[in-house]
Amino acid sequence: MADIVQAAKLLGDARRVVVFTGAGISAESGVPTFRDALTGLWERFDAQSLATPQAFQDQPDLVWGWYEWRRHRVSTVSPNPGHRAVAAIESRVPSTVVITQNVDDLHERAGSRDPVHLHGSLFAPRCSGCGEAVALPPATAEPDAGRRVQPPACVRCHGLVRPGVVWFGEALPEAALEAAARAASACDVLLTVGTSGMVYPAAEIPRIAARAGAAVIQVNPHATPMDSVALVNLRGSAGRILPELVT
Ligand code: BV8
Ligand code: ZN
Repeated sequence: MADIVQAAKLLGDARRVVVFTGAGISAESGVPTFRDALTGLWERFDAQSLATPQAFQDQPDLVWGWYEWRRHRVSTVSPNPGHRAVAAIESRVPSTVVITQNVDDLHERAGSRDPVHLHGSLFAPRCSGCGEAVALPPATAEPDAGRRVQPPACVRCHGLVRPGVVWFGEALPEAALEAAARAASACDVLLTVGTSGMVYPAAEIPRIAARAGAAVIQVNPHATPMDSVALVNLRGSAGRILPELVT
């Protein structure tokens, strides 16, 4: 119990806060994380092999079908108390910067003003040829697991439309990474929630904050490589712990 009191005090006293999130914060909304049901539902493939430019080049319909399934899933779920607690932190400390690795829109729907999406978004598809942003109709009814869906063609250059996410082997958006590193190096407290801390360079963000002297608080039901970086490790789910941090 002492840890949560210490974490709430650190957060309450902080003037400059960064919240860094991963798939775990959306788990209680029903969005599977990378390392469990998501691949379970697509047990034939692991996310890491599908989330690559090569996979899209080789099997655009399989990759596009996977992302349409995920876009549909996100559109059918709601933000959970964890997302809402993050928005409450922003209301209390308006300079708070929310940095997410997630490609869902649950932070925005919970009221977060302008989260930094390090790995893009399911809702920002673009042409793989000319880069043109593409407006999509709402995702089709949930395809059965593994249904192949042909990606649409760009009206301008007839290139294949691709998901607006950062795949493994692709560079992160420079502006997003710079904004995230700048915020992490200048904050008093960095709250890292629901990430296994295994994917780089995003996983550097909490380390940048710790090196700059910030207090890192981790919320995760399991141990992660961030344990050694965190000043306070709160073992538990985001939906239960975060609201306790902001009361
Ligand atoms: C790049 C979008 C170079 C797509 C994703 C060193 C330096 C730089 C790169 C590398 C490096 N070493 C290796 C690399 C390559 C690679 C990498 O990091 N590989 C890993 C596997 C070792 N990195 C890259 O390829 C990156 N690009 O470096 O480019 C470059 C430079 C210039 C020019 C060209 C190239 C790009 C990486 C981005 C990949 N895209 N997502 C999509 O979504 O489909 S990554 C994806 O997985 C997520 O976005 C996230 O970032 C990552 C990890 O997922 P998590 O969010 O942590 O989720 P996970 O399932 O792992 O864990 C969930 C956690 O939640 C668990 O800890 C669990 O305990 C917890 N949890 C569960 N329930 C709850 C909970 N917590 C709280 N409450 C709950 N209820
Ligand atoms: Zn195009």
